Amino acid sequence: AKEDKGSSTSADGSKAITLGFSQVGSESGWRSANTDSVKSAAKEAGYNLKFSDAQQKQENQISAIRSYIAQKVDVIAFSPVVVTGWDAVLKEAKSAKIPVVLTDRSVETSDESLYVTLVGSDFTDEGRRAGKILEKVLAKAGVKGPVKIAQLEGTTGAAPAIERAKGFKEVMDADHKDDWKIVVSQTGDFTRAGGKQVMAAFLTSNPDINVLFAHNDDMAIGAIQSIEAAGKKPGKDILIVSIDGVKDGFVAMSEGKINAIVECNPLLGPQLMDVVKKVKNGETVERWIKTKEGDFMQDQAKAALPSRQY
Ligand code: GYE
Repeated sequence: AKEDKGSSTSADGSKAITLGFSQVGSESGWRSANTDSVKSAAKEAGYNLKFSDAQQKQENQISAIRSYIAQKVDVIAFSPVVVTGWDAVLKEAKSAKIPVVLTDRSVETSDESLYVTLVGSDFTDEGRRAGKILEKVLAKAGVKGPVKIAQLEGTTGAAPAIERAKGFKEVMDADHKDDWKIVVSQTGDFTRAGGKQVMAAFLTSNPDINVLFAHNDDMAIGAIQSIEAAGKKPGKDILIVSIDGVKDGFVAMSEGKINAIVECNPLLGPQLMDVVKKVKNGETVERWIKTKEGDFMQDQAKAALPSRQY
C-alpha cells in the first residue's frame, strides 16, 4: 500500500491533522508572538503545519490559501490582512470541502457559511477600553481639556484598525463631544517605522497635540522617537495610550513614556489547535471564540513586566 508523502501519524496512531496557516506578516511584536504561539501549539498538538507569511499583502494570502486547497490540507486557518475581498477564494475552499477557521482578524462576507468560526479578540471593545482608560490617564495627569488627540491607525481596511477606531469614537461621542477632538488620524500600518514617520508629520502639522492614541504598541514606540526628536516628553507633554501589551510596550510604559495599555492577547495557538481538531471531527463550535484580556495603567507596569508572556 502506498503512503501519502508528507503525512505523519500522531501518538495515538491516527493520521495527523494537516493545517494550512496563512499569517498576515511580521509587522509587530504582537505578530511575532502570535506566530510563535501558532507554531509551538501545532507542534505540541502533533499537527502537520504548513505555514506562510504574507508580508501584509492580500494577494499573497490568497495564493497561500489556493496552494493549501491544491495540497488538500484538512483545515485552513488564516488571519486576514484586510476585511474585504475574500469571497472568491473562500468559495473555492468550500467547494473543495476544506473548512476555514479565521484567527485574530475577521472578514466581511455575504455568505456566512464560508468560514466556521473566528478565534480572536473583540477589537471594538478594545477601542472602547482605550477611550475609558484615557479618561483615567487625563485625570491622573490633571489635564482638563481641550484634549487634542492624534490617532495612529492600524493597516487600512484591517479589522483591528476599523474596530478600534470605532470603539474609541463611541466613547468620544457619548461622553466627550465637547472636550475631546481627534485633530489628526492616519495609518502607520501597525509598524514602528510607520508610527515614527507619521508622528513626525503630525507634530509638524499639529504641534499642539496633547494625546496620542496608537492602535498598537509598535506604532506608539516609533512615535515616541519622533516626539523625543521634537524635544517633547512622551508620557508627559503628549499622553500616550496604546493597544497590545507586548514586552517592549511594557518597557516603554515602565519608563514613563506610555501612560496606559489595553491588552490584546496574541497567544491564540492552543485555542486554535483545539478548534481545528473539533472542526476536523465535525463537531460544532461557537461562531466567535473570544480572547480574554486586561488593561494596564503606568503604575502597574514595573510589577507586571516580569510576568509578561510576550
Ligand atoms: O494589534 C497589531 C498587529 O490583528 C490584533 O495586528 C492584531 C493586530 C495587533 O500588527 O500589533
